[in-house]
Amino acid sequence: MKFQTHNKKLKDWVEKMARLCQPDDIVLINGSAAQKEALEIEAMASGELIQLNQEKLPGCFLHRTAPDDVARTEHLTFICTKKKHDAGPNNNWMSPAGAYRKAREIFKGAMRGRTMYIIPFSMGPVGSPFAKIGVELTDSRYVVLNMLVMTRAGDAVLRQLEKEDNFTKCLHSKAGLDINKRLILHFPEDNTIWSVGSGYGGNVLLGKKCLSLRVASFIARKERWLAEHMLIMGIEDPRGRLNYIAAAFPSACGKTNLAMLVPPEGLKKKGYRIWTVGDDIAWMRVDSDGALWAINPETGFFGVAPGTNSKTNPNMVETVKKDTIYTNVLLKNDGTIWWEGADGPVPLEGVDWQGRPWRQGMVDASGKPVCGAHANSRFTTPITNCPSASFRLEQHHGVPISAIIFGGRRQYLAPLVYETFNWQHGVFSGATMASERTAAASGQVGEVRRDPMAMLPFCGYNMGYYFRHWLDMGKRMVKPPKIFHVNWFRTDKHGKFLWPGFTENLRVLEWILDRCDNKVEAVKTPIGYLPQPKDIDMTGLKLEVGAMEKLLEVHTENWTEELKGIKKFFQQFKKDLPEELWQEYYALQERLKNT
Ligand code: OXD
Ligand code: MN
Repeated sequence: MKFQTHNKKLKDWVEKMARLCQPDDIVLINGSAAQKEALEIEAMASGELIQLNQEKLPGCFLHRTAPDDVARTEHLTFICTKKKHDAGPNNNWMSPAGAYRKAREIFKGAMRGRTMYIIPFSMGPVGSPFAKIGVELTDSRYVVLNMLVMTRAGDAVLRQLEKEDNFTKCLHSKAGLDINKRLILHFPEDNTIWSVGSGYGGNVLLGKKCLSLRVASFIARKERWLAEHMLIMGIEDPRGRLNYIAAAFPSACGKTNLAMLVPPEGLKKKGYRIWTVGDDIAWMRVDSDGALWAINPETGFFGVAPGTNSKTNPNMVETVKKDTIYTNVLLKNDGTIWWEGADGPVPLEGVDWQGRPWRQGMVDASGKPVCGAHANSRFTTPITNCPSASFRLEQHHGVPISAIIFGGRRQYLAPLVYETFNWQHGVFSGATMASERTAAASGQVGEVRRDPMAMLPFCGYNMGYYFRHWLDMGKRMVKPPKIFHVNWFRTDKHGKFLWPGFTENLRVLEWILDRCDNKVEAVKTPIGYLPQPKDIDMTGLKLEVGAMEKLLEVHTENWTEELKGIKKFFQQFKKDLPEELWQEYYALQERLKNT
Protein backbone atom coordinates (compact mmCIF):
# COMPACT_ATOMS: atom_id res chain seq x y z
CA MET A 1 0.00 0.00 0.00
CA LYS A 2 1.48 3.34 -1.06
CA PHE A 3 0.12 5.21 1.93
CA GLN A 4 1.84 6.70 4.94
CA THR A 5 0.20 8.77 7.65
CA HIS A 6 0.79 9.57 11.30
CA ASN A 7 -2.96 9.64 11.74
CA LYS A 8 -3.67 6.30 13.36
CA LYS A 9 -7.41 6.66 13.06
CA LEU A 10 -7.12 7.19 9.32
CA LYS A 11 -4.67 4.34 8.87
CA ASP A 12 -6.76 1.87 10.88
CA TRP A 13 -9.92 2.81 9.03
CA VAL A 14 -8.34 2.52 5.57
CA GLU A 15 -6.95 -0.89 6.48
CA LYS A 16 -10.29 -2.09 7.80
CA MET A 17 -12.16 -0.93 4.69
CA ALA A 18 -9.51 -2.51 2.47
CA ARG A 19 -10.00 -5.82 4.28
CA LEU A 20 -13.72 -5.54 3.54
CA CYS A 21 -13.50 -4.48 -0.12
CA GLN A 22 -10.31 -6.40 -1.02
CA PRO A 23 -8.88 -4.11 -3.70
CA ASP A 24 -5.85 -5.33 -5.66
CA ASP A 25 -4.07 -2.07 -4.97
CA ILE A 26 -4.40 1.09 -2.87
CA VAL A 27 -3.36 4.50 -4.19
CA LEU A 28 -3.31 7.77 -2.30
CA ILE A 29 -4.49 10.81 -4.23
CA ASN A 30 -1.93 13.56 -3.72
CA GLY A 31 -3.55 16.27 -5.84
CA SER A 32 -0.65 16.55 -8.31
CA ALA A 33 -1.12 17.34 -11.99
CA ALA A 34 1.02 14.33 -12.93
CA GLN A 35 -1.17 11.91 -10.99
CA LYS A 36 -4.31 13.43 -12.46
CA GLU A 37 -2.96 13.02 -15.97
CA ALA A 38 -2.01 9.41 -15.32
CA LEU A 39 -5.54 8.72 -14.09
CA GLU A 40 -7.05 10.34 -17.17
CA ILE A 41 -4.93 8.12 -19.39
CA GLU A 42 -5.99 5.03 -17.45
CA ALA A 43 -9.63 6.11 -17.54
CA MET A 44 -9.46 6.52 -21.32
CA ALA A 45 -7.91 3.08 -21.67
CA SER A 46 -10.64 1.52 -19.51
CA GLY A 47 -13.41 3.33 -21.39
CA GLU A 48 -14.51 5.37 -18.35
CA LEU A 49 -13.59 8.58 -20.18
CA ILE A 50 -13.65 9.61 -23.81
CA GLN A 51 -11.26 12.39 -24.67
CA LEU A 52 -13.01 15.25 -26.46
CA ASN A 53 -11.62 17.44 -29.24
CA GLN A 54 -8.63 18.97 -27.46
CA GLU A 55 -8.37 21.93 -29.81
CA LYS A 56 -11.92 23.01 -29.22
CA LEU A 57 -12.36 21.69 -25.69
CA PRO A 58 -8.93 21.48 -24.01
CA GLY A 59 -8.79 19.28 -20.94
CA CYS A 60 -12.36 18.04 -21.51
CA PHE A 61 -13.70 14.48 -21.32
CA LEU A 62 -16.98 12.64 -21.70
CA HIS A 63 -18.28 9.97 -19.38
CA ARG A 64 -21.40 7.82 -19.74
CA THR A 65 -23.17 6.26 -16.77
CA ALA A 66 -25.31 3.16 -16.82
CA PRO A 67 -28.78 4.00 -18.20
CA ASP A 68 -30.43 3.24 -14.84
CA ASP A 69 -27.91 5.32 -12.91
CA VAL A 70 -28.50 8.87 -14.09
CA ALA A 71 -29.81 10.76 -11.07
CA ARG A 72 -29.91 10.78 -7.30
CA THR A 73 -31.93 7.86 -6.01
CA GLU A 74 -33.84 9.24 -3.08
CA HIS A 75 -35.66 5.98 -2.35
CA LEU A 76 -32.27 4.27 -1.87
CA THR A 77 -30.89 7.08 0.31
CA PHE A 78 -31.06 6.60 4.06
CA ILE A 79 -30.28 8.43 7.27
CA CYS A 80 -29.13 5.85 9.79
CA THR A 81 -29.51 7.25 13.28
CA LYS A 82 -29.93 5.16 16.42
CA LYS A 83 -33.43 6.56 16.92
CA LYS A 84 -35.76 6.61 13.93
CA HIS A 85 -37.37 9.76 15.25
CA ASP A 86 -34.10 11.67 14.81
CA ALA A 87 -34.23 11.08 11.03
CA GLY A 88 -37.76 12.52 10.96
CA PRO A 89 -40.63 12.11 8.51
CA ASN A 90 -38.49 13.80 5.85
CA ASN A 91 -35.99 10.91 5.54
CA ASN A 92 -35.84 7.21 4.82
CA TRP A 93 -34.43 5.54 7.90
CA MET A 94 -32.49 2.37 8.66
CA SER A 95 -30.88 1.40 11.96
CA PRO A 96 -27.10 1.83 11.83
CA ALA A 97 -26.52 -1.84 12.65
CA GLY A 98 -28.98 -3.01 10.00
CA ALA A 99 -27.61 -0.63 7.38
CA TYR A 100 -23.97 -1.57 7.98
CA ARG A 101 -24.91 -5.24 7.86
CA LYS A 102 -26.81 -4.90 4.58
CA ALA A 103 -24.17 -2.77 2.88
CA ARG A 104 -21.25 -4.85 4.15
CA GLU A 105 -22.58 -7.80 2.17
CA ILE A 106 -22.40 -5.69 -1.02
CA PHE A 107 -19.02 -4.13 -0.23
CA LYS A 108 -17.48 -7.53 0.59
CA GLY A 109 -14.82 -8.16 -2.07
CA ALA A 110 -16.40 -5.49 -4.31
CA MET A 111 -13.03 -3.96 -5.22
CA ARG A 112 -11.34 -7.21 -6.28
CA GLY A 113 -9.45 -6.61 -9.52
CA ARG A 114 -9.65 -2.85 -8.90
CA THR A 115 -7.67 -0.12 -7.20
CA MET A 116 -8.92 1.60 -4.09
CA TYR A 117 -8.16 5.31 -4.24
CA ILE A 118 -7.83 7.28 -1.01
CA ILE A 119 -8.98 10.86 -1.54
CA PRO A 120 -8.30 13.22 1.37
CA PHE A 121 -10.45 16.27 0.71
CA SER A 122 -11.39 19.50 2.39
CA MET A 123 -14.78 21.12 2.06
CA GLY A 124 -13.84 24.77 2.42
CA PRO A 125 -10.36 26.32 2.30
CA VAL A 126 -7.85 23.96 3.93
CA GLY A 127 -7.42 24.99 7.56
CA SER A 128 -10.33 27.45 7.57
CA PRO A 129 -12.42 27.43 10.77
CA PHE A 130 -15.37 26.78 8.44
CA ALA A 131 -13.86 23.80 6.65
CA LYS A 132 -14.48 20.10 7.24
CA ILE A 133 -12.29 17.28 6.10
CA GLY A 134 -13.42 14.05 4.53
CA VAL A 135 -11.62 11.04 3.15
CA GLU A 136 -13.31 9.15 0.35
CA LEU A 137 -12.26 5.63 -0.53
CA THR A 138 -13.46 4.71 -4.00
CA ASP A 139 -12.83 2.24 -6.79
CA SER A 140 -13.87 4.74 -9.47
CA ARG A 141 -11.40 6.89 -11.40
CA TYR A 142 -14.35 9.01 -12.53
CA VAL A 143 -15.06 9.78 -8.88
CA VAL A 144 -11.42 10.71 -8.24
CA LEU A 145 -11.28 13.03 -11.25
CA ASN A 146 -14.57 14.69 -10.32
CA MET A 147 -13.54 15.09 -6.68
CA LEU A 148 -10.37 16.83 -7.90
CA VAL A 149 -12.62 19.43 -9.55
CA MET A 150 -15.26 19.71 -6.84
CA THR A 151 -13.07 19.72 -3.72
CA ARG A 152 -9.63 20.66 -2.48
CA ALA A 153 -8.03 17.22 -2.47
CA GLY A 154 -4.57 15.81 -1.86
CA ASP A 155 -1.47 16.26 0.27
CA ALA A 156 -2.34 19.60 1.86
CA VAL A 157 -5.45 17.99 3.32
CA LEU A 158 -3.52 15.00 4.60
CA ARG A 159 -1.11 17.35 6.38
CA GLN A 160 -4.05 19.20 7.91
CA LEU A 161 -5.48 15.86 9.05
CA GLU A 162 -2.36 15.13 11.02
CA LYS A 163 -3.27 18.19 13.12
CA GLU A 164 -7.05 17.69 13.27
CA ASP A 165 -7.78 13.98 13.43
CA ASN A 166 -11.43 14.54 12.67
CA PHE A 167 -12.80 13.58 9.28
CA THR A 168 -15.89 12.17 7.62
CA LYS A 169 -15.27 8.56 6.64
CA CYS A 170 -16.64 8.14 3.12
CA LEU A 171 -16.65 4.74 1.45
CA HIS A 172 -17.76 4.25 -2.13
CA SER A 173 -17.72 1.30 -4.47
CA LYS A 174 -19.33 0.93 -7.84
CA ALA A 175 -19.61 -2.77 -6.97
CA GLY A 176 -21.75 -4.22 -9.80
CA LEU A 177 -23.58 -0.93 -10.56
CA ASP A 178 -26.70 -2.95 -9.79
CA ILE A 179 -29.75 -0.87 -8.92
CA ASN A 180 -30.94 -3.69 -6.68
CA LYS A 181 -27.70 -3.48 -4.72
CA ARG A 182 -27.50 0.29 -4.55
CA LEU A 183 -27.52 2.08 -1.21
CA ILE A 184 -26.60 5.62 -0.18
CA LEU A 185 -26.23 5.46 3.58
CA HIS A 186 -25.49 8.27 6.02
CA PHE A 187 -24.44 7.60 9.59
CA PRO A 188 -24.28 11.14 10.95
CA GLU A 189 -23.67 9.93 14.53
CA ASP A 190 -20.53 8.12 13.27
CA ASN A 191 -19.52 10.85 10.80
CA THR A 192 -19.63 8.15 8.12
CA ILE A 193 -21.09 7.78 4.62
CA TRP A 194 -21.33 4.53 2.66
CA SER A 195 -22.40 4.57 -0.96
CA VAL A 196 -22.50 1.45 -3.08
CA GLY A 197 -23.77 0.32 -6.47
CA SER A 198 -23.91 3.72 -8.19
CA GLY A 199 -21.66 5.81 -10.40
CA TYR A 200 -23.88 8.92 -10.60
CA GLY A 201 -22.33 12.13 -9.24
CA GLY A 202 -24.97 13.05 -6.67
CA ASN A 203 -24.68 9.54 -5.18
CA VAL A 204 -20.92 9.13 -5.34
CA LEU A 205 -19.14 12.49 -5.08
CA LEU A 206 -19.55 12.12 -1.37
CA GLY A 207 -18.25 15.59 -0.54
CA LYS A 208 -21.31 17.14 -2.17
CA LYS A 209 -24.87 16.29 -1.13
CA CYS A 210 -23.88 13.50 1.29
CA LEU A 211 -21.24 15.34 3.30
CA SER A 212 -21.83 19.03 2.65
CA LEU A 213 -25.57 18.85 3.16
CA ARG A 214 -26.83 15.69 4.90
CA VAL A 215 -23.98 15.03 7.31
CA ALA A 216 -22.96 18.69 7.60
CA SER A 217 -26.52 19.78 8.44
CA PHE A 218 -26.48 17.29 11.32
CA ILE A 219 -23.09 18.54 12.55
CA ALA A 220 -24.08 22.18 11.98
CA ARG A 221 -27.02 21.89 14.36
CA LYS A 222 -24.70 20.60 17.09
CA GLU A 223 -22.02 23.20 16.36
CA ARG A 224 -24.53 26.01 15.81
CA TRP A 225 -24.09 26.89 12.17
CA LEU A 226 -26.06 26.29 8.99
CA ALA A 227 -25.32 23.91 6.09
CA GLU A 228 -27.69 24.97 3.35
CA HIS A 229 -28.65 24.16 -0.24
CA MET A 230 -27.99 27.72 -1.37
CA LEU A 231 -26.10 29.72 -3.94
CA ILE A 232 -23.91 32.57 -2.76
CA MET A 233 -23.32 35.61 -4.94
CA GLY A 234 -21.79 39.04 -4.53
CA ILE A 235 -23.50 42.04 -6.09
CA GLU A 236 -21.23 45.00 -6.67
CA ASP A 237 -23.24 48.19 -6.89
CA PRO A 238 -22.38 51.33 -8.87
CA ARG A 239 -20.50 52.75 -5.88
CA GLY A 240 -18.25 49.69 -5.84
CA ARG A 241 -19.85 48.33 -2.68
CA LEU A 242 -20.21 44.58 -2.52
CA ASN A 243 -23.15 42.88 -0.86
CA TYR A 244 -23.52 39.14 -0.69
CA ILE A 245 -26.74 37.14 -0.75
CA ALA A 246 -27.51 33.47 -0.19
CA ALA A 247 -30.50 31.94 -1.97
CA ALA A 248 -32.36 28.62 -1.90
CA PHE A 249 -34.61 27.36 -4.69
CA PRO A 250 -36.09 23.95 -5.40
CA SER A 251 -34.60 22.23 -8.45
CA ALA A 252 -35.41 23.61 -11.92
CA CYS A 253 -35.67 27.20 -10.70
CA GLY A 254 -32.39 28.43 -12.20
CA LYS A 255 -30.15 28.57 -9.12
CA THR A 256 -26.95 28.09 -11.12
CA ASN A 257 -28.00 30.69 -13.70
CA LEU A 258 -28.75 33.25 -11.01
CA ALA A 259 -25.44 32.67 -9.22
CA MET A 260 -23.44 33.87 -12.24
CA LEU A 261 -25.79 36.18 -14.07
CA VAL A 262 -24.51 38.86 -16.38
CA PRO A 263 -26.26 42.17 -15.58
CA PRO A 264 -28.79 43.25 -18.21
CA GLU A 265 -27.70 46.24 -20.32
CA GLY A 266 -29.61 48.86 -18.31
CA LEU A 267 -28.05 47.80 -15.02
CA LYS A 268 -24.62 47.05 -16.47
CA LYS A 269 -24.44 50.68 -17.60
CA LYS A 270 -25.23 51.76 -14.07
CA GLY A 271 -22.15 49.81 -12.96
CA TYR A 272 -23.46 46.56 -11.52
CA ARG A 273 -21.25 43.50 -11.45
CA ILE A 274 -21.80 39.97 -10.15
CA TRP A 275 -19.27 37.84 -8.25
CA THR A 276 -20.05 34.13 -8.02
CA VAL A 277 -19.13 32.44 -4.76
CA GLY A 278 -21.13 29.23 -5.20
CA ASP A 279 -24.11 27.72 -7.01
CA ASP A 280 -25.26 24.92 -4.74
CA ILE A 281 -24.09 24.86 -1.12
CA ALA A 282 -23.57 27.47 1.57
CA TRP A 283 -22.08 26.90 4.99
CA MET A 284 -22.96 29.86 7.18
CA ARG A 285 -21.75 30.82 10.63
CA VAL A 286 -22.18 33.68 13.03
CA ASP A 287 -18.73 35.26 13.19
CA SER A 288 -17.22 37.34 16.00
CA ASP A 289 -18.93 40.48 14.60
CA GLY A 290 -22.36 38.92 15.19
CA ALA A 291 -23.07 38.80 11.45
CA LEU A 292 -23.71 35.75 9.27
CA TRP A 293 -20.73 34.73 7.10
CA ALA A 294 -20.81 32.10 4.39
CA ILE A 295 -18.45 29.92 2.41
CA ASN A 296 -19.07 27.69 -0.53
CA PRO A 297 -17.37 24.47 0.57
CA GLU A 298 -16.95 23.33 -3.05
CA THR A 299 -14.47 24.31 -5.77
CA GLY A 300 -16.49 23.34 -8.81
CA PHE A 301 -19.92 23.26 -10.38
CA PHE A 302 -21.74 20.00 -11.04
CA GLY A 303 -24.32 21.61 -13.27
CA VAL A 304 -27.23 20.42 -15.40
CA ALA A 305 -26.29 20.74 -19.08
CA PRO A 306 -29.64 20.87 -20.96
CA GLY A 307 -30.89 24.41 -21.30
CA THR A 308 -27.46 25.95 -20.69
CA ASN A 309 -26.72 28.44 -23.47
CA SER A 310 -25.51 31.99 -24.05
CA LYS A 311 -28.90 33.42 -23.21
CA THR A 312 -29.63 31.48 -20.02
CA ASN A 313 -26.07 31.42 -18.69
CA PRO A 314 -23.29 33.03 -20.75
CA ASN A 315 -20.76 32.71 -17.92
CA MET A 316 -21.30 28.97 -17.70
CA VAL A 317 -20.92 28.64 -21.46
CA GLU A 318 -17.45 30.19 -21.03
CA THR A 319 -16.61 28.11 -17.97
CA VAL A 320 -17.22 24.72 -19.58
CA LYS A 321 -14.94 25.34 -22.56
CA LYS A 322 -11.98 23.73 -20.78
CA ASP A 323 -11.04 21.37 -17.94
CA THR A 324 -14.56 19.95 -17.84
CA ILE A 325 -15.88 16.43 -17.38
CA TYR A 326 -19.17 15.99 -19.23
CA THR A 327 -21.54 13.22 -18.24
CA ASN A 328 -24.28 11.76 -20.45
CA VAL A 329 -24.31 14.47 -23.14
CA LEU A 330 -24.42 13.92 -26.92
CA LEU A 331 -21.07 13.33 -28.64
CA LYS A 332 -20.77 15.07 -32.01
CA ASN A 333 -18.78 13.74 -34.94
CA ASP A 334 -16.09 16.40 -34.47
CA GLY A 335 -15.39 15.29 -30.91
CA THR A 336 -17.32 18.14 -29.33
CA ILE A 337 -20.57 17.84 -27.43
CA TRP A 338 -24.17 19.03 -27.48
CA TRP A 339 -27.32 18.95 -25.40
CA GLU A 340 -30.92 19.97 -25.86
CA GLY A 341 -31.07 23.74 -25.49
CA ALA A 342 -27.37 24.30 -26.27
CA ASP A 343 -26.17 27.16 -28.48
CA GLY A 344 -26.03 26.73 -32.21
CA PRO A 345 -27.88 24.47 -34.60
CA VAL A 346 -29.11 21.02 -33.62
CA PRO A 347 -26.49 18.59 -34.96
CA LEU A 348 -27.55 16.33 -37.79
CA GLU A 349 -26.17 13.27 -36.05
CA GLY A 350 -23.99 12.07 -33.23
CA VAL A 351 -23.75 9.48 -30.47
CA ASP A 352 -26.36 9.79 -27.75
CA TRP A 353 -25.81 9.62 -23.99
CA GLN A 354 -26.23 5.85 -24.08
CA GLY A 355 -23.58 5.45 -26.76
CA ARG A 356 -26.11 4.80 -29.56
CA PRO A 357 -26.17 6.44 -32.98
CA TRP A 358 -28.45 9.49 -32.93
CA ARG A 359 -29.96 11.59 -35.69
CA GLN A 360 -31.69 14.96 -35.61
CA GLY A 361 -35.48 14.59 -35.30
CA MET A 362 -35.32 10.96 -34.14
CA VAL A 363 -38.44 9.63 -32.44
CA ASP A 364 -39.05 6.45 -30.47
CA ALA A 365 -41.65 3.77 -31.14
CA SER A 366 -44.35 5.88 -29.52
CA GLY A 367 -43.41 8.94 -31.57
CA LYS A 368 -41.68 10.77 -28.71
CA PRO A 369 -38.48 12.70 -29.56
CA VAL A 370 -35.30 10.83 -28.58
CA CYS A 371 -32.97 13.14 -26.66
CA GLY A 372 -29.30 13.22 -27.56
CA ALA A 373 -28.31 14.18 -24.03
CA HIS A 374 -29.98 12.85 -20.89
CA ALA A 375 -32.28 15.42 -19.24
CA ASN A 376 -30.03 15.27 -16.17
CA SER A 377 -26.76 15.27 -18.11
CA ARG A 378 -24.08 17.24 -16.32
CA PHE A 379 -20.77 19.04 -16.46
CA THR A 380 -18.20 19.09 -13.70
CA THR A 381 -16.16 22.22 -14.04
CA PRO A 382 -13.84 24.33 -11.87
CA ILE A 383 -15.28 27.50 -10.39
CA THR A 384 -12.00 29.31 -11.03
CA ASN A 385 -12.69 29.08 -14.79
CA CYS A 386 -15.91 31.05 -14.37
CA PRO A 387 -15.55 34.65 -15.61
CA SER A 388 -17.57 35.89 -12.63
CA ALA A 389 -15.73 33.80 -9.98
CA SER A 390 -15.41 35.70 -6.73
CA PHE A 391 -11.94 36.79 -5.63
CA ARG A 392 -12.86 35.70 -2.10
CA LEU A 393 -13.18 31.97 -2.71
CA GLU A 394 -10.15 31.21 -0.55
CA GLN A 395 -11.09 33.66 2.19
CA HIS A 396 -11.07 31.61 5.41
CA HIS A 397 -14.02 33.46 6.91
CA GLY A 398 -16.01 33.60 3.67
CA VAL A 399 -18.30 36.50 2.85
CA PRO A 400 -20.83 38.42 4.98
CA ILE A 401 -24.46 37.76 4.02
CA SER A 402 -26.79 40.76 3.73
CA ALA A 403 -29.91 38.94 2.58
CA ILE A 404 -31.30 35.43 2.41
CA ILE A 405 -33.66 34.62 -0.43
CA PHE A 406 -36.10 31.76 -0.70
CA GLY A 407 -37.87 31.02 -3.95
CA GLY A 408 -40.35 28.73 -5.60
CA ARG A 409 -42.11 28.14 -8.88
CA ARG A 410 -45.64 29.39 -8.36
CA GLN A 411 -47.96 30.17 -11.23
CA TYR A 412 -50.51 32.32 -9.38
CA LEU A 413 -49.70 32.57 -5.71
CA ALA A 414 -46.45 34.26 -4.79
CA PRO A 415 -45.62 37.75 -6.02
CA LEU A 416 -42.36 38.52 -7.81
CA VAL A 417 -40.77 39.42 -4.50
CA TYR A 418 -41.67 40.13 -0.90
CA GLU A 419 -39.70 40.89 2.20
CA THR A 420 -40.63 39.02 5.34
CA PHE A 421 -41.41 40.96 8.52
CA ASN A 422 -38.56 39.55 10.61
CA TRP A 423 -36.34 36.48 11.03
CA GLN A 424 -39.12 34.29 12.47
CA HIS A 425 -41.49 35.17 9.65
CA GLY A 426 -38.61 34.59 7.22
CA VAL A 427 -38.09 31.09 8.61
CA PHE A 428 -41.83 30.49 8.10
CA SER A 429 -41.50 31.56 4.46
CA GLY A 430 -38.56 29.16 4.00
CA ALA A 431 -40.34 26.34 5.81
CA THR A 432 -43.38 26.70 3.54
CA MET A 433 -41.44 27.02 0.28
CA ALA A 434 -42.98 25.10 -2.57
CA SER A 435 -42.97 24.56 -6.30
CA GLU A 436 -45.64 23.45 -8.69
CA ARG A 437 -44.85 20.56 -10.98
CA THR A 438 -44.10 21.51 -14.53
CA ALA A 439 -45.10 19.38 -17.49
CA ALA A 440 -41.54 18.05 -17.56
CA ALA A 441 -41.86 16.22 -14.25
CA SER A 442 -43.99 13.14 -13.80
CA GLY A 443 -47.13 13.55 -11.72
CA GLN A 444 -49.97 15.99 -11.93
CA VAL A 445 -49.15 19.34 -13.49
CA GLY A 446 -49.74 22.12 -10.99
CA GLU A 447 -49.44 19.84 -7.96
CA VAL A 448 -47.69 21.70 -5.14
CA ARG A 449 -44.57 20.09 -3.73
CA ARG A 450 -43.27 21.51 -0.48
CA ASP A 451 -39.52 21.73 -0.23
CA PRO A 452 -38.57 23.72 2.87
CA MET A 453 -35.42 25.75 2.26
CA ALA A 454 -34.90 23.41 -0.76
CA MET A 455 -33.56 20.97 1.84
CA LEU A 456 -36.20 18.24 1.84
CA PRO A 457 -33.92 15.67 0.16
CA PHE A 458 -30.81 16.92 1.95
CA CYS A 459 -31.60 17.59 5.61
CA GLY A 460 -29.73 14.87 7.49
CA TYR A 461 -32.09 14.84 10.46
CA ASN A 462 -35.64 15.55 11.59
CA MET A 463 -36.83 18.71 9.88
CA GLY A 464 -38.81 19.70 12.94
CA TYR A 465 -35.48 20.11 14.79
CA TYR A 466 -34.08 21.86 11.70
CA PHE A 467 -36.75 24.57 11.85
CA ARG A 468 -36.01 25.02 15.56
CA HIS A 469 -32.32 25.38 14.71
CA TRP A 470 -33.08 28.05 12.10
CA LEU A 471 -35.16 29.99 14.64
CA ASP A 472 -32.37 29.75 17.23
CA MET A 473 -29.76 30.93 14.74
CA GLY A 474 -31.68 34.19 14.32
CA LYS A 475 -31.30 34.87 18.03
CA ARG A 476 -27.54 34.41 17.86
CA MET A 477 -27.01 37.28 15.42
CA VAL A 478 -26.64 40.94 16.29
CA LYS A 479 -28.15 41.89 12.95
CA PRO A 480 -29.58 38.89 11.13
CA PRO A 481 -29.86 39.17 7.34
CA LYS A 482 -33.30 40.15 6.07
CA ILE A 483 -35.20 37.26 4.50
CA PHE A 484 -36.99 37.62 1.17
CA HIS A 485 -39.11 35.38 -1.06
CA VAL A 486 -39.02 35.55 -4.86
CA ASN A 487 -41.01 33.91 -7.64
CA TRP A 488 -39.79 34.31 -11.22
CA PHE A 489 -42.53 32.07 -12.58
CA ARG A 490 -45.81 33.89 -12.19
CA THR A 491 -48.00 33.66 -15.30
CA ASP A 492 -50.99 35.46 -16.77
CA LYS A 493 -54.26 33.61 -17.23
CA HIS A 494 -53.04 32.18 -20.54
CA GLY A 495 -50.05 30.59 -18.83
CA LYS A 496 -47.54 33.10 -20.23
CA PHE A 497 -44.70 34.15 -17.92
CA LEU A 498 -45.16 37.71 -16.70
CA TRP A 499 -41.48 38.16 -15.83
CA PRO A 500 -38.64 37.47 -18.29
CA GLY A 501 -36.36 35.98 -15.61
CA PHE A 502 -32.70 35.10 -16.13
CA THR A 503 -30.45 38.15 -16.22
CA GLU A 504 -33.41 40.48 -15.56
CA ASN A 505 -33.70 38.97 -12.07
CA LEU A 506 -30.94 41.36 -11.03
CA ARG A 507 -33.59 44.12 -11.02
CA VAL A 508 -35.29 42.33 -8.16
CA LEU A 509 -32.02 41.76 -6.34
CA GLU A 510 -31.34 45.48 -6.60
CA TRP A 511 -34.63 46.19 -4.80
CA ILE A 512 -33.72 43.59 -2.16
CA LEU A 513 -30.41 45.31 -1.47
CA ASP A 514 -32.10 48.73 -1.45
CA ARG A 515 -34.39 47.38 1.25
CA CYS A 516 -31.41 46.08 3.21
CA ASP A 517 -29.96 49.60 3.02
CA ASN A 518 -33.30 51.18 4.00
CA LYS A 519 -33.19 53.12 0.75
CA VAL A 520 -36.77 52.53 -0.40
CA GLU A 521 -40.21 52.35 1.19
CA ALA A 522 -42.38 49.27 0.70
CA VAL A 523 -46.04 48.35 0.80
CA LYS A 524 -47.19 46.35 3.80
CA THR A 525 -49.42 43.41 2.87
CA PRO A 526 -50.62 40.35 4.84
CA ILE A 527 -47.74 38.26 3.46
CA GLY A 528 -44.91 40.78 3.85
CA TYR A 529 -43.51 43.98 2.37
CA LEU A 530 -43.87 44.38 -1.38
CA PRO A 531 -42.14 46.83 -3.71
CA GLN A 532 -43.77 49.91 -5.04
CA PRO A 533 -43.58 49.27 -8.80
CA LYS A 534 -41.58 52.47 -9.32
CA ASP A 535 -38.79 51.14 -7.10
CA ILE A 536 -37.85 48.29 -9.45
CA ASP A 537 -35.49 49.76 -12.04
CA MET A 538 -36.86 48.84 -15.45
CA THR A 539 -34.32 50.70 -17.61
CA GLY A 540 -34.01 48.81 -20.86
CA LEU A 541 -36.82 46.34 -20.12
CA LYS A 542 -40.38 46.71 -21.28
CA LEU A 543 -43.07 44.51 -19.76
CA GLU A 544 -46.60 44.29 -21.09
CA VAL A 545 -48.91 46.96 -19.77
CA GLY A 546 -50.15 46.00 -16.32
CA ALA A 547 -47.70 43.08 -15.97
CA MET A 548 -45.80 44.58 -13.04
CA GLU A 549 -49.04 45.19 -11.16
CA LYS A 550 -50.04 41.57 -11.78
CA LEU A 551 -46.61 40.36 -10.65
CA LEU A 552 -47.10 42.15 -7.36
CA GLU A 553 -50.68 41.13 -6.64
CA VAL A 554 -51.53 39.31 -3.42
CA HIS A 555 -54.79 37.38 -3.69
CA THR A 556 -56.34 36.78 -0.30
CA GLU A 557 -58.36 33.77 -1.52
CA ASN A 558 -55.29 32.03 -2.98
CA TRP A 559 -53.27 32.57 0.19
CA THR A 560 -56.16 31.36 2.34
CA GLU A 561 -56.24 28.21 0.22
CA GLU A 562 -52.45 27.91 0.55
CA LEU A 563 -52.81 27.84 4.34
CA LYS A 564 -54.59 24.47 4.04
CA GLY A 565 -51.60 22.91 2.30
CA ILE A 566 -49.20 24.45 4.81
CA LYS A 567 -51.23 23.08 7.71
CA LYS A 568 -51.17 19.57 6.28
CA PHE A 569 -47.44 19.81 5.71
CA PHE A 570 -46.72 21.13 9.20
CA GLN A 571 -48.89 18.51 10.88
CA GLN A 572 -46.61 15.65 9.84
CA PHE A 573 -43.91 17.01 12.18
CA LYS A 574 -46.30 16.73 15.13
CA LYS A 575 -44.77 18.04 18.36
CA ASP A 576 -41.40 18.64 16.70
CA LEU A 577 -42.71 21.59 14.72
CA PRO A 578 -41.69 24.71 16.66
CA GLU A 579 -44.60 26.58 18.18
CA GLU A 580 -43.31 29.78 16.56
CA LEU A 581 -44.14 28.41 13.11
CA TRP A 582 -47.73 27.74 14.17
CA GLN A 583 -47.79 31.30 15.55
CA GLU A 584 -46.71 32.57 12.13
CA TYR A 585 -49.35 30.39 10.51
CA TYR A 586 -52.15 31.80 12.65
CA ALA A 587 -50.82 35.34 12.36
CA LEU A 588 -50.92 35.05 8.57
CA GLN A 589 -54.43 33.63 8.76
CA GLU A 590 -55.51 36.62 10.87
CA ARG A 591 -53.87 39.17 8.58
CA LEU A 592 -55.60 37.60 5.57
CA LYS A 593 -58.97 37.71 7.36
CA ASN A 594 -58.53 41.37 8.12
CA THR A 595 -57.90 42.52 4.59
C1 OXD B 1 -28.01 19.05 -7.54
C2 OXD B 1 -29.33 18.79 -6.97
O1 OXD B 1 -27.51 18.19 -8.29
O2 OXD B 1 -29.80 19.63 -6.19
O3 OXD B 1 -27.43 20.09 -7.23
O4 OXD B 1 -29.93 17.74 -7.25
MN1 MN C 1 -28.37 21.16 -5.65
